[in-house]
Amino acid sequence: MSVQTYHVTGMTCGHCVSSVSNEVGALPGVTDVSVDLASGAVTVTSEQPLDDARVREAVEEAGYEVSST
Ligand SMILES: [Cu+2]
Repeated sequence: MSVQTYHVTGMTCGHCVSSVSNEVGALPGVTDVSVDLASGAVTVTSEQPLDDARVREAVEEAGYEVSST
Protein backbone atom coordinates (compact mmCIF):
# COMPACT_ATOMS: atom_id res chain seq x y z
CA MET A 1 0.00 0.00 0.00
CA SER A 2 1.18 3.51 -0.79
CA VAL A 3 0.14 6.85 0.72
CA GLN A 4 1.11 10.09 -1.00
CA THR A 5 0.12 13.66 -0.21
CA TYR A 6 -0.26 16.37 -2.83
CA HIS A 7 -0.93 20.06 -2.40
CA VAL A 8 -3.83 21.21 -4.57
CA THR A 9 -4.58 24.87 -5.21
CA GLY A 10 -7.90 26.41 -6.18
CA MET A 11 -10.31 24.41 -4.03
CA THR A 12 -12.77 26.68 -2.22
CA CYS A 13 -15.71 24.57 -1.06
CA GLY A 14 -17.13 21.10 -0.55
CA HIS A 15 -17.99 20.85 -4.22
CA CYS A 16 -14.34 21.34 -5.13
CA VAL A 17 -13.38 18.67 -2.62
CA SER A 18 -15.80 16.16 -4.11
CA SER A 19 -14.69 16.95 -7.68
CA VAL A 20 -11.06 16.29 -6.80
CA SER A 21 -11.97 13.22 -4.74
CA ASN A 22 -13.99 11.75 -7.59
CA GLU A 23 -11.36 12.34 -10.28
CA VAL A 24 -8.40 11.15 -8.24
CA GLY A 25 -10.44 8.31 -6.77
CA ALA A 26 -11.15 7.05 -10.30
CA LEU A 27 -7.46 6.39 -10.96
CA PRO A 28 -6.60 2.69 -11.14
CA GLY A 29 -5.51 1.24 -7.79
CA VAL A 30 -6.65 4.19 -5.67
CA THR A 31 -8.46 2.99 -2.56
CA ASP A 32 -8.92 6.24 -0.63
CA VAL A 33 -8.71 10.00 -1.18
CA SER A 34 -8.72 12.37 1.77
CA VAL A 35 -8.93 16.12 1.15
CA ASP A 36 -8.26 18.85 3.69
CA LEU A 37 -9.91 21.92 2.23
CA ALA A 38 -8.22 24.42 4.56
CA SER A 39 -4.68 23.39 3.65
CA GLY A 40 -5.30 21.97 0.18
CA ALA A 41 -3.67 18.72 1.22
CA VAL A 42 -4.90 15.74 -0.78
CA THR A 43 -3.81 12.40 0.65
CA VAL A 44 -4.13 9.50 -1.75
CA THR A 45 -3.98 5.87 -0.67
CA SER A 46 -3.33 3.34 -3.41
CA GLU A 47 -2.42 -0.30 -3.86
CA GLN A 48 0.74 0.58 -5.78
CA PRO A 49 2.77 3.82 -5.78
CA LEU A 50 1.07 6.26 -8.15
CA ASP A 51 2.63 8.09 -11.04
CA ASP A 52 2.56 11.76 -9.97
CA ALA A 53 1.76 12.78 -13.54
CA ARG A 54 -1.47 10.72 -13.47
CA VAL A 55 -2.54 12.37 -10.24
CA ARG A 56 -1.71 15.80 -11.62
CA GLU A 57 -3.79 15.06 -14.74
CA ALA A 58 -6.75 13.91 -12.64
CA VAL A 59 -6.60 17.06 -10.51
CA GLU A 60 -6.41 19.22 -13.64
CA GLU A 61 -9.32 17.27 -15.12
CA ALA A 62 -11.34 18.34 -12.07
CA GLY A 63 -10.30 21.96 -12.72
CA TYR A 64 -7.59 22.47 -10.11
CA GLU A 65 -3.82 22.38 -9.92
CA VAL A 66 -1.21 20.41 -8.05
CA SER A 67 1.29 22.81 -6.55
CA SER A 68 4.88 21.77 -7.25
CA THR A 69 5.90 22.32 -3.65
CU1 LIG B 1 -15.91 24.67 -4.80
